[in-house]
This record gives sequence, C-alpha cells and structure tokens, in this order.
Amino acid sequence: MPIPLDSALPDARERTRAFFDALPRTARIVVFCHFDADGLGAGAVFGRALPRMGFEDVRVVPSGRGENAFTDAARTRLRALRPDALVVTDLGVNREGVLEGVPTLYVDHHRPDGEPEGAAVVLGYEWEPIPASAWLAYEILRPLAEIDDLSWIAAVGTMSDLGDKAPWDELPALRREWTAKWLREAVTAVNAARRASAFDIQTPLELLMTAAHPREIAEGDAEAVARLRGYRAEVQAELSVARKRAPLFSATQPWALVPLDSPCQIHPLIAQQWRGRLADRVVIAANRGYLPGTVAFSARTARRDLVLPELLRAVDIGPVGPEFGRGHDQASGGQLPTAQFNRLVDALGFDERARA
Ligand SMILES: [Mn+2]
Repeated sequence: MPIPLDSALPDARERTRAFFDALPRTARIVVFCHFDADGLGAGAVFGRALPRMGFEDVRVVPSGRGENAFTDAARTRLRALRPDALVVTDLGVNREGVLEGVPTLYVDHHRPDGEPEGAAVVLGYEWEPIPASAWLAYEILRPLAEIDDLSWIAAVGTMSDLGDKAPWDELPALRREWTAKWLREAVTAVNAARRASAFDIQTPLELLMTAAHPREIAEGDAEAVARLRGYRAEVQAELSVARKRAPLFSATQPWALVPLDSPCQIHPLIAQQWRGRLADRVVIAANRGYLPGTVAFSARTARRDLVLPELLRAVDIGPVGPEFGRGHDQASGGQLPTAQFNRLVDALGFDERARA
C-alpha cells in the first residue's frame, strides 16, 4: 500500500536531518545526481542548500552519458573525489550501494532494487503521489535551511519528470510565482543540453547552481544561452525526423517498436509520443546511434496493469547490466549490446525489421 506523501514526509525529513547532523561541517560531500532536469535540479537544490547549512566542501557531480550509478566506472570516478559522504539522487537505489564505507543518503523515486546496508534512504516510490527527485530534495531540506528561493529549481525538475500538471499541491502557486513560461523554457533548455550530441551537462548545471530565476536560463548569460539554443535546434531537427518513423508491431505480444538512429537522446521522447497513441501497447523507441555498439532504448506504456521493469527482466537474454529494465512501472528502458538487443526483440515477437 502506498503511503500518503504528507504522512511520509516527517519521517523522511527526520532521516535527512540525522544524516547531516552526523557529519562534521568540514566533510567533503559529493552530490551524485542524474543528468536530466529532475536529477540536475535535485543536485542543484542540494548543492545550494548544503553550504547554507554550514557545509564547506560540497560538489555536485552528474552521472555520465549512458552511465549507471552502480557500476565500477561510476565508482572509480567518485572514489577519486575522496568524498567523506555521498548524496545519491535520481539514480535509483540498489542493494550494491555506490561507495562502500562512505556514508550515503539516497534521495530517489524509482523502483528500488533492494537497499544497501546502513544507508539512509528517502524513497518516494512507495508514496502517493510519487514525487520527482527535485521536489523530494526540496521538501526534505526545507526544515534545515532557508531555501524558499530555490523552489523554482524543484518546479523545473518536477515539470520535466511529471509534466505541467504534476500532482504537487504547491506547483500551481510556484508556476504563478516564477511564471509558467519561464519554468517551461528552463525545462526545455536544461534537457536539450543532455539530449544533444554534445551531451553538455556543465552548462545547465552551472545555470541551476547560480541563477536566481528560471528566466536566466533562457535569457541570461549570452554565451550559455547561445549554446543552449544550438542544442535545442539540433534536438528539434533530430526529433522531426524521428517523429515520422512508423512503429513496428510484435506478432505475438502487445509490444510496438520505433527504430531510431540518432546521436541525440531522443528515444525517451519518441516512446512518450507513441505511448498515448498506442494506449494498449508497450512502446519501445530503440536508438542505435546514441552509443557505439549499443542500442539505447526507452519503453513506455499507458497500461496501468503492466510493470515494465518486471516484464523486461523476465525475458531471457543472458546477463544484463544494472541499467537494463530499471526505472518506473510504466517507464523503463536500458541499453544493450546490439546482438543482445536483437535477442530481446526476437523474444518479444518482432520480425527482423526490428533488429538493430
Ligand atoms: Mn526523476
């Protein structure tokens, strides 16, 4: 049974307070966050709130292109920063943990794969409504620092993950306060940067870490704005091609697949586009141009009776990495070596046109 968000929050706030109370203010805290607008938003809320709580050494580190938090590549990168504590947000929760021996607070809303022993976990997945990570970060830090001026960052992350009508009671007021147009522009700009072939995360992160208003992301620093406009144009051009691709249908199961070949991370948007049009199906948008030798794919469904992580991981395609079949009940995906991806689409009942 899901717990109402309002009843879950006091306990989550207490766990957050206890985690930071146990750390000396000189501790190096690394905030490891997902690279999308929700993850960067959550990262920026921590990155700006923790110094206000007196912490002197705070770094925000987004995940890399195609990188899962629970892999050796990520661990090596983080270990090199010699953190005394970690905040891991919008990257999932896995019993393996990220860095052994380093106190870690997880702030997340994805379907978990167990919990690491001894970690502090704030997990909105079991709540009703399920919050976005940036919204969750904002709510748990509110009692610990004066962060009302950061509410727009939480709104940006929330609108990016859950749409303009996200079920956050405060969102209508935040949209009035910060202007819905500027919030939406900020969502688009931040997401375009990670979707573009350049995979530029630093530009939007710096803006989220410094801007006083979402308008600054669309109309502030001239160089950054020009860069973000370029990313938007590239992503738009790639999307307009991809939107015309016709889906393929499985002969035996309620799956559809849209094959893509783009250097941009547009597959989640294409899967989302077809989710509503093919409401009785699971739609996979599969992109073989995003990572070399790999098919990156997003799966979406409008069907509430299906749990996509379970469905995907039930298919026998041999050993898979930790990024395969994670996420949300109706929104999952992964990346697979081409041969293994082809086994997946064969098993799902597609013909050879679906192979990458
Ligand atoms: Mn998220």
